[in-house]
Amino acid sequence: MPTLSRLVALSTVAILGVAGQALAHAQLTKNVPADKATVATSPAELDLHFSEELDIKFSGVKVTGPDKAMVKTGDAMLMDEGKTLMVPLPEMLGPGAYAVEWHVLSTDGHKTNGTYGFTVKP
Ligand SMILES: [Cu+2]
Repeated sequence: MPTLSRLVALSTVAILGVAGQALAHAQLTKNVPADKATVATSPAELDLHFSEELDIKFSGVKVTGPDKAMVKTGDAMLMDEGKTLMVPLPEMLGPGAYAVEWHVLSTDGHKTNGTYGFTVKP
């Protein structure tokens, strides 16, 4: 027969277990260009490094430039044992502010998303 304190302890473990899984979702750990970075030349690609392995079919980015114009991106590829999403930028980026909206599905079946931005120097 479990005591009340034992039940409390067990449910605490259960809650911590769920929180631990939440932390295990793919988090963006590093990106190039970095968030709020100013780059002198147009980057040839975007690199997004994640904490978990990704499923390429459900992972991608949307890039918008000055005046919210869509930026053409090449086919995204996975590198670094599936943890890095590499997105080619086939066209030169003109000076201005760019926003990168990313969404990924990690191989544990969880989705995460976020936004960051960088600036190409005039
Ligand atoms: Cu997860």
